[in-house]
Amino acid sequence: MGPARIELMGAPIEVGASEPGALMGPAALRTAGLARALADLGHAVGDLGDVVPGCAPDARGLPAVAAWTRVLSARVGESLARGALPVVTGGDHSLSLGTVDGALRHCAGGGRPLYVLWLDAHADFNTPETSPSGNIHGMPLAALCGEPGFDGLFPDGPRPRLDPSRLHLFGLRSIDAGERALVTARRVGVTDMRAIDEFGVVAPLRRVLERVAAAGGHLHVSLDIDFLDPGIAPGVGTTVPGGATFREAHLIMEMLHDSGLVGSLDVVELNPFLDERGRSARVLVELVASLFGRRILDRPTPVIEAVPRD
Ligand code: B3U
Ligand code: MN
Ligand code: MN
Repeated sequence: MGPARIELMGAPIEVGASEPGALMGPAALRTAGLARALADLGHAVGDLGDVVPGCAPDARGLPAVAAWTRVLSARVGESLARGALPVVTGGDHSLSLGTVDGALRHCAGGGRPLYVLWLDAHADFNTPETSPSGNIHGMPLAALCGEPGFDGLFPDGPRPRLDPSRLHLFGLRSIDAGERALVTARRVGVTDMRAIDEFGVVAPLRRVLERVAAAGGHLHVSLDIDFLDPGIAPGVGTTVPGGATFREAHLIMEMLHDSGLVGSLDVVELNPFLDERGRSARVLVELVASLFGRRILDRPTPVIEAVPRD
């Protein structure tokens, strides 16, 4: 059983990054056939087009990010309220301020806990005070978890915070000193590349999914393309060597699909200007298709004891 309907929305935002080009990410994912790949799996898919923020096109800095956050939060909330599964394509990772805020509000209304799986080379847990770059795409999680320094970013009034113990960073391999201290102090869940090298992706991800399932939670997945090794996905402004392989990434997507827990998804940081002949966009489409049920053989996930002997 899949979602009633998948709703694709583009968020061409790049004000959160220093490298221009992520603005073209949603268009590249459309060109690479994202909607078609999902429809071919039998899903009802709607492309709602690009979200338009309520700010001037040349707006910069926090005011621009605040405008995006407001509109994305509202769009994701509406999509979830319709019973759809929103997939927001970026755009830099500051867009997740809006998508996660929208999911948080929706879940708070329904009394369900929100869990976030952050597939990323980075922790994105800087504050304006700890950030070495000042780039907002390195800060969304600190803001969502309620760290100070982000006044005026979110819609007015009280807002639900992301509980850091329900956040899991997966694939981490680049972290700044200040955010390392914060991630530790807030007890954020982490599976870093060291853990993946040691245990593989299956055991750590299973633990995350079991927790979400036991709590009856909504799982929001935020896929930063730099989670992948730059060898398979070079189209990103902040490449970090030693990322997830093609096979690890597909296995993660297949496990996420089998879990039935994913309620919303971001696909972020694709920079087509830095890509090589659309390779990275194509890889992302393949991965999202796996998350929505593409499989090699039509069979349930093999449980090791149940594998036939011949
Ligand atoms: N942690 C660094 C680098 C960075 C974070 N997210 C991305 N890059 N994409 C920073 O600027 O906060
Ligand atoms: Mn990121
Ligand atoms: Mn990153």
